[in-house]
Amino acid sequence: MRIAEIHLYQVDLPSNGPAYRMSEGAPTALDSTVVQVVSDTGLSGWGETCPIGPTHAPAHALGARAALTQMAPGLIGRTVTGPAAVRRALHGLLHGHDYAKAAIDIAVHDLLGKAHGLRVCDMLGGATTDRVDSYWSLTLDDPDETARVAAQKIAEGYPRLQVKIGGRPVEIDIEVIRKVWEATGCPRLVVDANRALLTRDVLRIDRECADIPFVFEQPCHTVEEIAAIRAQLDHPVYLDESAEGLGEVLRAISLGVCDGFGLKVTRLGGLGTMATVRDVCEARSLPHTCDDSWGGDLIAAACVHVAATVHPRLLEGVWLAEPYVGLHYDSANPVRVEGGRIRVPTGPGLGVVPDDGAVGDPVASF
Ligand code: 0XW
Ligand code: MG
Repeated sequence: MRIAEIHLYQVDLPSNGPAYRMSEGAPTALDSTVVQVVSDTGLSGWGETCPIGPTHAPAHALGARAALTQMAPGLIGRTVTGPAAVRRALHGLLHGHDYAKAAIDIAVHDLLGKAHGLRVCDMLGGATTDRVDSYWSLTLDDPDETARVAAQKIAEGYPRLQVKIGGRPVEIDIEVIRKVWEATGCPRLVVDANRALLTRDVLRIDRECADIPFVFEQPCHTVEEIAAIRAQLDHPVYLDESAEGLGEVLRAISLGVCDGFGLKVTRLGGLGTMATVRDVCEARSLPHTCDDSWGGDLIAAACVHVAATVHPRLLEGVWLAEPYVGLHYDSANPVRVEGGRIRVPTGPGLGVVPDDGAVGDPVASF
């Protein structure tokens, strides 16, 4: 099977309802890039990458399309033997830009799954479940409103809560954490600063919330800052933004700087690397999520498929933008959070095929 055509699509994904506010700002509309890889057999594989604005990570929507435009011509005519071979070919066409390569990697997994009649989760090693946990991310808000939403989400069935903090006086962050804990007693509570805190403030939150069992997620900007205070913390620490690729994950583990990860499929370069990191985490008994920063049904399906293959005791859940986006590419097989859990699409491939016209016309074709 050879790659015959590649088409790029640009999709505006809304952020409906209350703003999704993090320490570094609140995006109101997201710019997603969808990739269609068409084979000479007529089958198509679909992928997607959708950075959450241009400042969250060294990834942005225009960069994704520029990188894909750079690489796509070099893929036309190539035989698709397996995802690892395609990944190496991509590295030979462009250095870095793994978040853009991820869209091709996801599309190739989808294509191969369809060609072999397998779900992506089966290609990644086999699913352990047909439903995975999600978690609700409580965006920056005042303490009472955050606690109200937290209680509502627990009542809806979410088994895990992530509380956003940072970018405001630390006293408010402490009050929010305490009020969410008092309102829910949620046993799976995560406190995510998205890199925003000074080490001084992390130490203060750790001390003043000593009675509340939660995990710090990416409290500081760098691994070095976290390493500097790690021994003084009573709460566990997960890395998110710092887990920029397999190399950084290995570095963090060897430094002993974290107890788990918030993982993003596109940041790691796609499903292949995600599965490698899954196995590294299993070897070291490190829990992790399988998320992405934003995106539609295609990204959602990719996250859920890989999550279904994670050892159940290590899966921290899958966050989807779906409750904010409110639109689906595939009206027959939408990927949805229902009662705090997500059904694994039945495939083949991702099990999601955009409806005609759902992603518009191609903005570039090769
Ligand atoms: C909750 N998320 C997975 C979605 C947003 O992109 C932020 C992210 C996080 O954990 O930082
Ligand atoms: Mg995070």
